[in-house]
Amino acid sequence: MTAPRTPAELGHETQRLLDELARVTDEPGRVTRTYLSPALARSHDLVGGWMRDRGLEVTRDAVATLRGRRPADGPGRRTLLLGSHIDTVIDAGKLDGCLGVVAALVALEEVDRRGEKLPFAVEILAFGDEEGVRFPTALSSSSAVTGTYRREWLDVVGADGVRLRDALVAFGCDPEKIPEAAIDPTDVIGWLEVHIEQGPLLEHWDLPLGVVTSIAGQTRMGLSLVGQAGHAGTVPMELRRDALAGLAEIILMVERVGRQGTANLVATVGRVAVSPGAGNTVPGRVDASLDVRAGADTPRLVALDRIRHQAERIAEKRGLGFTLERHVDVPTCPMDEGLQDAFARSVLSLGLDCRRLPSGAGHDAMAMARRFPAAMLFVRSKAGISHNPAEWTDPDDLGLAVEALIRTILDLAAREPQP
Ligand code: HGY
Ligand code: MN
Ligand code: MN
Repeated sequence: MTAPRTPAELGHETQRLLDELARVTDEPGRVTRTYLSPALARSHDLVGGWMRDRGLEVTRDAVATLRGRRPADGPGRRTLLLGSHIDTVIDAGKLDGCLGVVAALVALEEVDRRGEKLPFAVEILAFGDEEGVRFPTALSSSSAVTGTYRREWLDVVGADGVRLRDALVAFGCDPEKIPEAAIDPTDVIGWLEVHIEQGPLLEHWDLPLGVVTSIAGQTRMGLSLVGQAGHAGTVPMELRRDALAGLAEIILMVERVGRQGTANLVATVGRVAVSPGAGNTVPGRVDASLDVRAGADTPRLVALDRIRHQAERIAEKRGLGFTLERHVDVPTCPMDEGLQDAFARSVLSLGLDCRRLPSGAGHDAMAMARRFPAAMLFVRSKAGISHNPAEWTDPDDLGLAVEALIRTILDLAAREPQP
C-alpha cells in the first residue's frame, strides 16, 4: 500500500487531466465540445482510456453517455453513481462538468491506492448533453439514465440544422435503445457530483468547498418577433416595424422584471439572431433565447407570466408578430439530505468550515434526483467566473474536493448495510 496522496498532489493530478481534456475541442484555440460533436467522440477515447486504466468496464449508452463501471465484489450489492458532464458551452472553461468526471476518476484511483475495499459497485457517468447548447434540450443524457427521456427530443433540430435523432445515429447510437440506458433505482445508493460553484459565494466566504442544498428551477424559451424588412435609407421612422428595436425594448423589460424578482430570480436574453442581418436593412425578424431561473418555483412562474404579458403589449404597440416557445422547464430541485450530510461530514473532517448553498446553475443532478438520492459538492470559482475561458479554480481547492469525495465514498462504505 502506498502513502496516501496529499490534497495538493490530488489537485495537481486533477489539473493535469483537466488540461489534457481541455485540448479536445471542436474549435482550435478555445474549448468547445458540444453534444455528439467530433470533439465529444474524441473525448470518449481519452476519458474511456482513463477509465480502463483504472480498471473500469467502459460502455457507451444509446444517448452517448460514457460509462465506467467497477462491479461490486459480491452479489446483492448496490451501486454508487459518480460523475458529471463533459460537453461544454462555446468558448468554455476547463472545469464546468469535466471536474466532476475527473474528480471521480482520481478519487476512485486513490481509494484503490489506499487499499480500501468498497462494499458496493461504482459507476462513473460522463454525460454529453447537460448544456443544451447544440440542441434545444437540457439534461437529455442524464434524463435517459433516469428513464425520463422525452421521445419528442429526437425530432428537435439543432442550431446547425441537424435533427437530434440523425446526430445520434451518425454518432453510432441507436435511439431505439434509449430505454435500455435507464438505471434501476432499487440498487442505487445515490448520485454524487463534484462541480465548480460558477458563482461568487464560496470566494466571498473564503471557503474552498460548499454543499449544495437545492438547484434553481429554470425555464428556457425561444422568442420571435416578425416585423417588416426595409431599406434603411428610405423607410421613415414612423412607418417602420423594426423587429430588433422591438426586441431591444423587450430585453430592457426582461432586465427590469429580473431585478424586481425574489428568491434569487434571474432573467437573461443570451442569444439573438437578426434577419436579414444587413447593416442597411431594417431588421424584419429576430429570434432570441430567454432564460429565467429562481431558487423557488413561484417567483419564476410569476416572472415568466409578467414577461409574456408585457412582451405581447410591446409587440402589439409596434405592429410586430410575437411568439414565445417553451424549450426547457425544470422545477427547483432539493438535494438529498442524507447525502448532503455525508458531504458535510467529509468537509468538516478536513478541518474546514462547511456552509450549504443553493445552485443558480442547472446540473445533471436535477435529472438524477428524479430517480436517485442526489447531492453536489461545490468547489470555489475564482471571481465566480464560468462559461468563460477565464474559469479557474486553485488546484489546491481541486485536491480538497477530491479528498472530500474520497472521504464521502468511504463514509458511505462504512454505513453500507451488509447484503
Ligand atoms: O445553464 C446552466 O445552468 C448549466 O450550466 N447548463
Ligand atoms: Mn455544469
Ligand atoms: Mn455549464
